[in-house]
Amino acid sequence: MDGKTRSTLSQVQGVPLPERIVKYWARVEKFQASKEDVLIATYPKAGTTWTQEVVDQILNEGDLEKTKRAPTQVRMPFIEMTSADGENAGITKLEVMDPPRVIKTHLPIQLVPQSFWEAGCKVIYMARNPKDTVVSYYHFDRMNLYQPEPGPWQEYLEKFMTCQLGWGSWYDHVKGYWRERNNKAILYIFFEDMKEDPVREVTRIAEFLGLQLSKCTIDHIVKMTTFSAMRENPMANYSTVPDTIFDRTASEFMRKGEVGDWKNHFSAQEDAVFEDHYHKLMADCPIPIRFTI
Ligand code: PPS
Repeated sequence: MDGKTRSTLSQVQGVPLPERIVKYWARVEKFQASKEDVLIATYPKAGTTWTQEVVDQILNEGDLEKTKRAPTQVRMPFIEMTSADGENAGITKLEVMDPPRVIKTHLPIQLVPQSFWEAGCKVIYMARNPKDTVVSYYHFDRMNLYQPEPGPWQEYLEKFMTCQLGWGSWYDHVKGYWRERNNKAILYIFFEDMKEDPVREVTRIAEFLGLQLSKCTIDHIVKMTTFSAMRENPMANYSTVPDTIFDRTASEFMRKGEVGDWKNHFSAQEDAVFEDHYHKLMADCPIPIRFTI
């Protein structure tokens, strides 16, 4: 890899984002959401794809013919993502889709296009503990040749803690949606809860979307959205992304899908420093984040 396609970061309202997203930001900002649209919001690597698959399965009542109609990124476009020339963009895909659309974003709450709030759209926010998130992000940046070069792990962890990675501060991200969850139509869920009790969490998501599904349908959806089922599903595992973008010799998109893999990456010293920093930054907003289940 000669590094030519790897992006540099620029900023929108102080939030670091890939340069090409910043370049076409005006299109994102003025996007018109419809009331029936559903927004899935996450910090990168928090379980976005998993939540997307669960939501699409719920809306299609577990009908695989429907959920296997196209890859994740076509079924549920990534609103702010765009190619360097602006041609292949989440916005372009969304403009030719009829509502209700299921839309992915990693934007912090203050950058979500205003029309989502004006229309009263439902928002599902998934948070994942920051240690597993940064490990997942690190491996993703090793394999995604559109992302900035990750560099060595120790430096990467430092960048995460000082909020220099794409989409900025994990801390502000999880806090921003948490603080608004009772003022707006936001369902706030956790990766760890979904892993621990997927039947309970899928049921909560279905009810939030206004659907009462039978136990049999919920069980079927849970079965079809396990890590192993999604890893084998070409419409849910990003295998359609070419090797020129995802260098699968470096890592995999569907890598491990576990809670606690951070223990294989953090040294004892890194963990102590991280814990101290985490408690300081989260003291003003205690969110029940779990690092193990
Ligand atoms: S992205 O690129 O930001 O949209 O990535 P995202 O989908 O948010 O996160 C990818 C991580 O989620 C894991 N994953 C899952 N875990 C458990 N169950 C299911 N079904 C599932 N699907 C995806 C994926 O493996 C990445 O985590 P890591 O820890 O890297 O394995």
